[in-house]
Amino acid sequence: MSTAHKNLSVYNTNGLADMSEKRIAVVTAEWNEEVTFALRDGAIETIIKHGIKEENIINATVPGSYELSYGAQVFAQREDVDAVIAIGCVIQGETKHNDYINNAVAQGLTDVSLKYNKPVVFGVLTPNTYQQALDRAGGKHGNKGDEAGITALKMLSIS
Ligand code: DLZ
Repeated sequence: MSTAHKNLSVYNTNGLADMSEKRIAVVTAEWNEEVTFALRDGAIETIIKHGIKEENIINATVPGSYELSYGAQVFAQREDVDAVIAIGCVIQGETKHNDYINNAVAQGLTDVSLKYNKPVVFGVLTPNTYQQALDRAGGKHGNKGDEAGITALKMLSIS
């Protein structure tokens, strides 16, 4: 199902474990910050709503989505971090730059997750237009940050 047919802020909470002792790092790209900061805020609100303590959230930024893999690795390698949420927004441009960034960050985040055996969530929007990004950052299709937040908690619940 495409996100045009799904509200990203509607989710179920089946099987969520106790989150009171879990620590999550949220790493956010500054490119397209109107979008990414809205995604980050959604992710943080969602994880707090479902049991993560505010003091157990680490908030960090990186310049662009390409840097998310390294940013995620910095936190995934820490013993006191249980999961990482990576937040970004790569908008299609006139060149293939977006393809290179998207492929690199998708592979990079997967590699970090498997290397450190911890959930690393792909909270990266990859829209064709800025309006499509806004629609998924608290607009008519909900907030992908909410989806990223609940995904982290679900992955922690099976770990
Ligand atoms: C260079 C670039 C471009 C063109 N577009 C985006 C984008 O849409 N979203 C994003 O998060 N970052 C973009 N960047 C920046 C790269 O991710 C990276 O920060 C720079 O290439 C420096 O490594």
